[in-house]
Amino acid sequence: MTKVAVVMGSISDWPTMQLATDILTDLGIEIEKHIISAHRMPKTLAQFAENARENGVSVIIAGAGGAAHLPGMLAASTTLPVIGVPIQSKALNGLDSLLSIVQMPAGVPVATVAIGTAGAKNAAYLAAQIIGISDVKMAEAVAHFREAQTQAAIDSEAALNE
Ligand code: RP5
Repeated sequence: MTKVAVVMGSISDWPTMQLATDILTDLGIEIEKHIISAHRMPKTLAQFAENARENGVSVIIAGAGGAAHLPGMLAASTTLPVIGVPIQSKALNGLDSLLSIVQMPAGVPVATVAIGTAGAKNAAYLAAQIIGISDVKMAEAVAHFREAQTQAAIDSEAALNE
């Protein structure tokens, strides 16, 4: 069974990253959760990333804020896909996190999503879509979610005009 690892730089990132784990769980994806600070736990970071594939992880979602080096440093130590979630920081509203995560040098990609809650949710859906490349059931689960989302939008217009 394939797994998604959800990694965050601090417990303070959890309220945002929980939105990703909730969606992954709803989609039936096995997850593992870690707090690994790029700056406070650099050795743990390298160890985790180097062993992730043989530990059954297929996608890594990494959320960090401020000087958000966690996703990039994970990507530097593995060829698994890494999705970076810029946490909405207090000082600069997450623009610092976004730029720290998205501006990777060529050759070490991080798939960077939006700042904050939308980003955390999209990280989970993107991970599911990556898994869905080789897992028909997961592709169907994502398609089902999309249909429900479309229907909810249609229903919201109907409610507006009631
Ligand atoms: C980053 O620094 C974390 O990802 C977090 O978003 C930010 C602040 O961390 P704390 O000081 O709240 O632990 O490493």
